[in-house]
Amino acid sequence: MPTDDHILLARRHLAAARKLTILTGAGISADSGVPTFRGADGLWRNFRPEDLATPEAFERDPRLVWEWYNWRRELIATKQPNSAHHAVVELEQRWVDRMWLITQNVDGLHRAAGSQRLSEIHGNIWKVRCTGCGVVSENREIPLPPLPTCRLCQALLRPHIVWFGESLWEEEIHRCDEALRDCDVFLVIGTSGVVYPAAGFASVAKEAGAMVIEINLDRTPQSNLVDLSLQGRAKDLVPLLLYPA
Ligand code: BV8
Ligand code: ZN
Repeated sequence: MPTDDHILLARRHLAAARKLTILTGAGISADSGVPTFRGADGLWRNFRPEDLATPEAFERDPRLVWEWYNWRRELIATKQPNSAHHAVVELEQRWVDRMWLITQNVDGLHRAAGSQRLSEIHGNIWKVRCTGCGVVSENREIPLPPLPTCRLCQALLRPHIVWFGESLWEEEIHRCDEALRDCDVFLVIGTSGVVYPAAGFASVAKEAGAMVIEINLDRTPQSNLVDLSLQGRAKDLVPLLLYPA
């Protein structure tokens, strides 16, 4: 647990921040029981990323990839946002249009908690996209058929998620870039900082003059770069930032 004066210092920088940008990763959902990708209980531990979260894997064996996503949809459907998600909503209610949330998470828990000003840069596990006509729709069927097809054109559906080797959506990248270059505080919560381009966001914000604060169970490759590293569980630490400096 970080020292009280570290928490106080974080509160002080937050209180003075004209604009606040937040980046979250799987660690913020870990406290809701959603397995992370690279942790001890890691989701990836059972599956190697290059085996499943790539367009090549989907091309080769769409049934296997859908089996994995169906398993994750079933698991995530039973999870609720935790106090860290709710604290992020509270920050949004205070900073309103001076705050932006960037999440790498596809679990939809930020939206479920009430976050509205956010970019889901890796997509959302509750959305599907047609490989034929490209239509994106929300679909909460559990489980989806082994090879779900589009109601409009009968082509195969895929998760509306950014896989490794796929580019992020232009408009999201543009929105993130704006939020990174124009914030006074960049708060990074629960990410291992290994997946690009999100792993490069802390240095973009820092170069633009932001104070970077990291909340994580462990140290990460970003820890040397950040101004303040608060080690502990997101569900315990993020709510502490809500109190007055
Ligand atoms: C792209 C969707 C252009 C699947 C995901 C530059 C250099 C090197 C490589 C690249 C590069 N640019 C592009 C690449 C390739 C690749 C990449 O970065 N590879 C890495 C592995 C080296 N990037 C891409 O392909 C990206 N596309 O850049 O387009 C392009 C195009 C073609 C060719 C080149 C470039 C696309 C990246 C998106 C991939 N999709 N997910 C799915 O989710 O089903 S990534 C996957 O990792 C998840 O989305 C996840 O969000 C993301 C990051 O993981 P984390 O969220 O950080 O989770 P992790 O488990 O790793 O860590 C959890 C952390 O929480 C830990 O630090 C832990 O300590 C902490 N924690 C745990 N519990 C708690 C906690 N903290 C606080 N409280 C707790 N309780
Ligand atoms: Zn279609």
